[in-house]
Amino acid sequence: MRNNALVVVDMLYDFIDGSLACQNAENAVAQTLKYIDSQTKGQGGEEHEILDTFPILFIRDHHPADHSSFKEFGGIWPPHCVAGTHGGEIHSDLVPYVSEELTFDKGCDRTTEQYSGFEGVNYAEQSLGEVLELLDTTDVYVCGIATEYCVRNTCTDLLKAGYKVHLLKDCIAYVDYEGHLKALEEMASEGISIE
Ligand code: VGL
Ligand code: ZN
Repeated sequence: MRNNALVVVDMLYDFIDGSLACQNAENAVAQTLKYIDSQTKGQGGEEHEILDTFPILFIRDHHPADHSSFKEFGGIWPPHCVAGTHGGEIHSDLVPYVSEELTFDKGCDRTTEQYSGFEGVNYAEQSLGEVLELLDTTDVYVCGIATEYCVRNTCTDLLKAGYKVHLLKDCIAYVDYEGHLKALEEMASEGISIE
């Protein structure tokens, strides 16, 4: 049997309109909402019932204020997604679909970059990989930010773990357009389905 889940990667304010604002981010959020709507319509019921049939898992880049990926601490990025700040919050339009058990934080340790959401952990220290397994997931749909970094690394790790990976190409945002196209090409050649 096929069991679908949606993984929403880093749809956080710093990547949408903040310090690391990415191209197509606002549109990607709108398209993601449309997609969620299309998958959950007709099921009726409350949002928590929807989660039983179509789990939506959220990844959050979640850094300490002195994270080593920030320029002033030797990294390449402006400060972003600092835990506890507005820039690190999930876009408010998506919040109705967010639950604590299905929210996974990464990059929490100041010394590690962690672009992949696969190793992210929820409040109970369960990883995304563990929870997908508990949900009997076969097919993972992925959207989010940024194509070349977190989306890319998350998709590759999901594929390695044996999932069928579907990348929703209208629901992603990127740092650089050429980099985005190149990452899409590479992911397609790895066996990720671009939809
Ligand atoms: C990301 C840059 C810095 C990402 C995270 O999630 O794509 N990009 N930190
Ligand atoms: Zn980061």
